[in-house]
This record gives sequence, structure tokens and C-alpha cells, in this order.
Amino acid sequence: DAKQPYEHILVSRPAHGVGLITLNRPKALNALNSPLFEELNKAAEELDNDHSIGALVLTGSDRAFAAGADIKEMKDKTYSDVFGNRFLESWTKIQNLRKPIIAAVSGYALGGGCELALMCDIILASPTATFGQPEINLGVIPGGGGTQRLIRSIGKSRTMELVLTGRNFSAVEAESWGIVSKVVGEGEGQVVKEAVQLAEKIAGKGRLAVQAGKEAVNAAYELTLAEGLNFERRLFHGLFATHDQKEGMSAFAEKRKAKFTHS
Ligand code: CO8
Repeated sequence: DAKQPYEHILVSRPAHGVGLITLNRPKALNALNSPLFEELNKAAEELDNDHSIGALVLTGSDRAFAAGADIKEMKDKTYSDVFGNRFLESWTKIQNLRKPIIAAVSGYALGGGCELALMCDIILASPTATFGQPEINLGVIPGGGGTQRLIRSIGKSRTMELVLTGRNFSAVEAESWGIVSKVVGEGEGQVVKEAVQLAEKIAGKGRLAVQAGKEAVNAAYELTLAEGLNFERRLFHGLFATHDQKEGMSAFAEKRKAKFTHS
């Protein structure tokens, strides 16, 4: 497609207010490398800054969301290469987006692929999704947040087991542990379809409230309960300065549907 400015990803707008980024290195099962992340960061930032977009979806192929960082690219790197050049530092920018991003995971989400999904706000999985942190089998450990994010959602014992054995885990396990919000029905493309529908639903809400909601939930990772409750309440107070709060509450009182203007 001549209109696609990217080599390793595809960007589209499949529904009103929704930006879809598809990882597209099929021959390498979407193995992640620096050129791919440069494109991913650029596309995500553009969608984040685009006023017509309310939510993002990140996906891969039916066979692989991403099979991890590109091992062939990493294998000859030295300590001075990786430490000196801050390897991986720019691979985590997705976590700083204002707008919600939903991972639609099908097939392999291993190593950095699993971590990339964990950086997203919501994960939907197809029944074929296979997650795992297999880095231990390569003589390393997760480097994109796997140890830190997993323990916060699934506890120490499970995280230790996964990180120290490198075993894969299924979509059903991921759902039962709360990593995945839903395992969708079978069928190629189904997980993307449902993720786009979910993103469209979120994009229909007031953007400022959505941004505040995302910020408040994420703050819980960093703050004590008292600080977090205070932070949430301050954001709640702040939303009373928006037109969307007036519109949302008036619409309820007038028994009509709210028309949010994101202001
Ligand atoms: N890197 C490079 N190439 C890969 C990778 C990878 N991670 N995964 C698959 N490929 C390539 C294969 O080499 C193969 O290429 P070729 O056809 O040229 O030989 C092609 O993709 C297809 O793969 P397979 O033939 O192996 O396909 P199978 O269906 O037999 O197996 C597997 C699929 C099980 C997914 C297998 O490919 C595999 O085990 N891949 C490696 C998984 C892994 O160990 N991932 C962790 C990598 S380390 C890491 O991610 C560090 C994280 C850093 C932080 C990132 C922050 C976001």
C-alpha cells in the first residue's frame, strides 16, 4: 500500500474515533526490534495527538501478537552496547499515552511481546493466545517490565514460577488471573473486531473523563491508598470544570443521550 508510511507496522482507522496499529513483520512472528519501535512510537504518538481519535488498538497477526524481542538482533550485543546505548529504554513509550490503548492478542505473546501487551491498558485475547516470559531459556530475564507488572497483577508465587521456568501460559489462565479482561470467541480476526468495538465504545465517552480515569487507575500502581484516593478525588473535582460534566449530568436529568464535546 503506497499510502502506508511504515515498514514494520500498519496504521488504520477501522471505526469512528479508533486508531488501529498492526505489527507487521510476519516472517519473524512480529519479533520486536528498534526500527519497529521507532515506528510504533511515532504512530502511537500521532494517534494520541489526533483530536478525532479517542482510543487505540494494538494487534499483531493471527499467529503472533509478537514472539518477543528480535533474538537474532540481540545475540551479539555486548554489555557496553546495551548499557551504553540504553537498549530498551525507548521501547516502553506506549505506557505514557494519554488515550487508552487496548491490546488484541492472538497467537504468541512471548517475552517482549507479553510485556508490550502488559503495557497496554486492557488486554483482550483470542482462545489461541499464548503468553509467556521465556527469557530465562535465553540466559536472561524479562527487560520490559515483565517481572514488575506481573507481580502487581498475579502475585509473587505465580510470577516467580513463570519467570524462573519460562513456561507459557494460556489465554484462559491469563483471564482467570485478571491479566486479560476477556477471552473472545473463536475465529480469525475476532479479537481485533471485539477490541475495535470496545475502543469505539470508549471513544464515545468524554475524552477528558477517559483520560482522567486512565490516570487515576494507573496512579494506583505508584501511590499509597490514601494518596491514591486523594488523587482520584482531585481529578473528580477537576472534571467539574469541564463542559462534558455539565452535559453528562444535564442529559441524565433531561432523559436524553449525552453529546460530549471533549471540552
Ligand atoms: N526473534 C527473532 N526471530 C524470531 C523470534 C524472535 N523472538 N521468534 C520467532 N522468530 C523467527 C524464527 O527465527 C523463524 O525465522 P526463520 O523462518 O528465518 O527461521 C520465524 O520467526 C518463525 O519462527 P519458528 O520457525 O520458530 O516458528 P514455530 O512456530 O516453530 O515457533 C515460537 C514459534 C515458539 C514462538 C518460536 O519462534 C520461539 O520460541 N520464538 C522465540 C520466543 C522467545 O524466546 N521470545 C523472547 C525473546 S527475548 C525478549 O523478548 C526480551 C524482552 C526485551 C524487552 C522488550 C520490551 C518491550
